[in-house]
Amino acid sequence: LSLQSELRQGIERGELVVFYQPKVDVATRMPCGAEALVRWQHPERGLLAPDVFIPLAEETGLIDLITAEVLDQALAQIARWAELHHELPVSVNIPARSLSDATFPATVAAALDRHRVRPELLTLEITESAVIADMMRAGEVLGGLREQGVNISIDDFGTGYSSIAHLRDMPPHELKIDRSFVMKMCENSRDETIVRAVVDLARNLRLRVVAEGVETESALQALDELGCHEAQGYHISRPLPAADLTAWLAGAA
Ligand code: G
Ligand code: G
Ligand code: NA
Ligand code: MN
Repeated sequence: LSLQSELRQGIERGELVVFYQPKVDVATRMPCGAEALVRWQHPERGLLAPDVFIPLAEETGLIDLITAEVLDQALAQIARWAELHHELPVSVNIPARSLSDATFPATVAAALDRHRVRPELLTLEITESAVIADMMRAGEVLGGLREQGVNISIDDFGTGYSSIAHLRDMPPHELKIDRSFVMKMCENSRDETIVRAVVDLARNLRLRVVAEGVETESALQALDELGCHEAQGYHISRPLPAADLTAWLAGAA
C-alpha cells in the first residue's frame, strides 16, 4: 500500500489526532489561545508528525480532507472548553490553496454552525507553500471569511511565499512571526532586528502579532520589550493532547 492510499484510509478510519499548543499574552503570561496541530496515529508506525504526511497530502489533494477533519475536531474542542468555562480561541492551519475554493467560506460557516461556536473563537492560519494563483479569487474567499467574523492570520510571516503585498491587498487580523527568526533572537542581533521590524509593522498596521518558537525566558522577555502581543513555543508548552491542555489551563488560571 502506498503512503498516499494508507493516508486516505487512515483519514477515513479516524486516525488523525489533533494536539493543541497554547499561546500566552506576552504582557500578562495568561493563556490566550491555542494552535491545533494534526498528528497521524498510525496503527503500526505510531504517532506521525505532520511533516511526514502534510507535504504528500498537499501534492495529492488529500489536504482538503485533512483541513475539514482538523477544523471539525478543533471546533468540537472549542465547544467542550467553553462548557468548562475556558473560552479559548483556537487557530487552525489552512493551506493557501483553500483560498482558491469558492465554497470554503460556506464550509467554515456550516462547521461553526454545527458546533455552535462563535466565529470570533476561530482563527485560520494561512500558510503559503506555493504562490497564490488567482489573487482575485483568494481576495473574495478571504472577504467571505472576514464577513463571518472569523480571524485571519498569516503564518510563517517573512518566509516562503508570504508577501508584504498581501498586507495591502488582503489584510489579515494577525501576523505570526516564523520561529526561524524567534528561536535565536537573543543570540543573533539580525534575528532580533527582523523580529522587531515585524512587530513594528504589525502594530503600525493595527494587527495582532504572535511569535512562535519561543524556547527561553529571555526570548519571552525580549518579546515583551518589543511589544509583541502573543507567544507560543516550548518555553510555554509543547503541543499537548486536548485533555492535557485542559489540565494545563486549570493550572495556569
Ligand atoms: O506540530 P509540528 O510542529 O510538527 O507541525 C509541523 C508543521 O505541520 C507546521 O508547520 C504546521 O503548520 C503543519 N501542520 C500542523 N498541523 C496542520 C494542519 O492541521 N494542517 C496543515 N495544513 N498543516 C499543519
Ligand atoms: O509553523 P507551524 O504551524 O509549523 O508551527 C508549529 C510547529 O512548530 C509544531 O509542529 C510545533 O511542534 C513546532 N514548535 C512549536 N513550538 C516550538 C518551539 O518552541 N521550538 C521549535 N523548534 N519548534 C516548535
Ligand atoms: Na501554524
Ligand atoms: Mn509557523
